[in-house]
Parts: sequence; structure tokens; C-alpha cells
Amino acid sequence: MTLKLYGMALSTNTQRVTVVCHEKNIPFELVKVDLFANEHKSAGFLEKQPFGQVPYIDDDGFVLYESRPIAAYIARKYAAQGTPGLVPSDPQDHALYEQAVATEMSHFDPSASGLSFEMIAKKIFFKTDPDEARVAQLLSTLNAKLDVYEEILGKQKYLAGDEITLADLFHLPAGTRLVKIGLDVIEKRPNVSRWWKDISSRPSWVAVTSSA
Ligand SMILES: N[C@@H](CCC(=O)N[C@@H](CS)C(=O)NCC(=O)O)C(=O)O
Repeated sequence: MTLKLYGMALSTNTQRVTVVCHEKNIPFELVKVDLFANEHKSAGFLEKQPFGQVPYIDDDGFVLYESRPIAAYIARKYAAQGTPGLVPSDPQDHALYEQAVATEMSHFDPSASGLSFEMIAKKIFFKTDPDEARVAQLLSTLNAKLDVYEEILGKQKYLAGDEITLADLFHLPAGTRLVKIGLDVIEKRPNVSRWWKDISSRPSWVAVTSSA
């Protein structure tokens, strides 16, 4: 049965899963959850995703939420097809991969997604302007974190080493919002910029953004 992905094409957390489906050549059905109509807070939805957020998947009755574990499940279940090695199996490589996943979640996503919320989502969902003090604080944090990325990516090609992993792909949705907002935080850092051009030009991500 086709994998069902409950989410929205424009949702960054949904895109974190769809890009991996494309990398692994997995057919999936995107079942639209209308966030504008609050469908994600309905009793039926909360039975599947108790925090009331998209995405979740239903893989022939196996229900899973949280975009990163969903992506890892898909990459491991279909290890033999599509892009190999997105979740390394060697214990040390796997530990470095987990370190990179935690890096994205702890050091990139809070400020990158925070900026995307302030500067894009607030206008769309709540018709309000960004909180400029909060924007300045998030930008300062993001700049400090990306200085560290610049050092890491000066020594290796990707965040977990010299091979691409899910950890790199996990940056794509929020990173693309930063570019869309017009922030130069990526392009002004040569190593981060080189890495970004590499991952954001992958056919999988081009497919996600062109269908959103
Ligand atoms: N940690 C969750 C975050 C999910 C999330 O924040 N999804 C957003 C859409 S991109 C959402 O459902 N927002 C509505 C809400 O939180 O009420 C994941 O990675 O799946």
C-alpha cells in the first residue's frame, strides 16, 4: 500500500519527509491537512498525532509522527533503493550522523524556524507583523551558530563527514525560507554556501520546491 503522508505541501516539517521520499524513490500520497481550517486540532487527527502538528505517516497501519524519525524510518526501510547511506550503519559513522542530526535540531532549527515564523508565517496565519526585537535576537543566535558551521564545513564536505546524510537534508526546508526572506546568512559564509549549493540543488529538493 502507498505510504500516506499527512501534512501540507508548504509545511517545512512535511517537506523534511517528502525530500527523503524523493531521495529514496518512494511513491507517497500526500493527504492534505488544512492547517488554516484547524484540521490538525480535530479529535481524529489528535488520535494519530497527539501534539496536533503535521506531519505524520500511515505506512499500511504503522503510524509515526515527528518529521526526523519519519525520515529516518523511510531511509532505513528502503536502505537498498535510491540514495544510499543517508543513515550510516557503521557505529562510529552512525554516532557522527546522530551528532549532526542533533546539531541541526539544537543549533540550526530553533533560530532558522523562528525567523521563518516571525517573517513569513505570522503574516500568513495571524496577519501580524514580525516582532523586530525577537528577529534581531534570532538573527544574532543564528549568525553565531553558522560561524561554527563554517568551521565544521571547512574541514569536511557535509555535516556528519564527507558523505551526505539525512542530517544535511534536514536543513533544507528552514534554510530555503532564510534565503526566501532575503537573509544573507548562508551566502556570506563560503563553506556554508558551498554546502548549501550542493544540497539545495539536489533533484529531490528541486522536486519538493517545484510542487509546493
Ligand atoms: N517537531 C515536529 C514539528 C511539527 C510542526 O511544527 N509542524 C507545523 C507545520 S510545519 C505545525 O503543525 N504547526 C501547527 C501547530 O503547531 O499548531 C516535527 O518535526 O514533525
